[in-house]
Amino acid sequence: MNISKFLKQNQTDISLQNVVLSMVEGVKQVSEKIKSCDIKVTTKKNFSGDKQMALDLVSNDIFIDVFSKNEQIYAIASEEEEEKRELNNNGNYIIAFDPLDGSSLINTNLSIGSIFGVYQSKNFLGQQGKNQICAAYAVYGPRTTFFLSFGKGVYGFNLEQDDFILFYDNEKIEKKSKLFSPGNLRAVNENAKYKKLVDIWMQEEKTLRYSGGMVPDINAIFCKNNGIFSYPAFSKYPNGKLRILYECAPFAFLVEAAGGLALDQQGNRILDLEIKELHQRSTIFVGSEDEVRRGVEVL
Ligand code: FBP
Repeated sequence: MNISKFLKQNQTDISLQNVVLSMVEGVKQVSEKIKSCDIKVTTKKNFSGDKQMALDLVSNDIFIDVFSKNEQIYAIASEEEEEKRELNNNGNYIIAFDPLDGSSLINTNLSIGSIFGVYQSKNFLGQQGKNQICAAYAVYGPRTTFFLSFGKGVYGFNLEQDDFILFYDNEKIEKKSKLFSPGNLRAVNENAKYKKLVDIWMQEEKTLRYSGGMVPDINAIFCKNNGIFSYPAFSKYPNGKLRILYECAPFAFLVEAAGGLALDQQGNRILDLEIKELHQRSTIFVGSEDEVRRGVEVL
């Protein structure tokens, strides 16, 4: 089944169907650009001081262009930009997105991705991730895939020629985990509890699956139906590195829709965290429920 047919069968709100089709159009264009685009670092830095790759900027422009053409989209907030942008006065939806997550992996040719969280609102500030009505992500790897949820169930599509075809049909994330994906492993030098947790995972002979990109690492959890991805605090990132609005909340929404769980290091549900600043960061433990609970307990 292709994505248009899937949306007709699974989403009664036609304007929300069109919002998803806009994302999909942007994903196709980014997927094409990756094959030929300049993979160098630009001389530009974003307002957080991160070096921007040419592909970060191209991907950002692609999504802004497709979202601007959709009258249903009132505003967007991009991880690459400091402020939100208002696009269409009459729109009912706002989209927070990371146009290209995993920039540091671009020149290594490892998988990278895009992440989206959609709210039916005019404001990002004051939101909680649980208010999202849809979240999605794309993986640009040997294949381009697109995973989507409206809150119940998660569905994955493969880009085949010019269309996205359903291949992951509402499978679940099991409570127990055989895989582990320990982000920010440097934190074991400062945090003996994180070291203890990683030691437990190794003693239990879990399988390490870590690429350095949140998108492919969490995607593996959906594709294998189990796993944990962690990104705890560290002196350089006292509140964690990953952004709530652009990274943590969309993945928390998707993972919980598949029966998993997402907590921060203090044990708060990521979907309950209030967005007070667009670029607010959080720690995250996400994936198989039992493993996430144990991770936070050990920390
Ligand atoms: P960017 O927003 O700069 O792309 O960083 C996000 C990210 O690449 C995540 O995908 C990944 O989990 C994390 O940073 C890895 O960061 P580090 O290697 O610094 O621990």
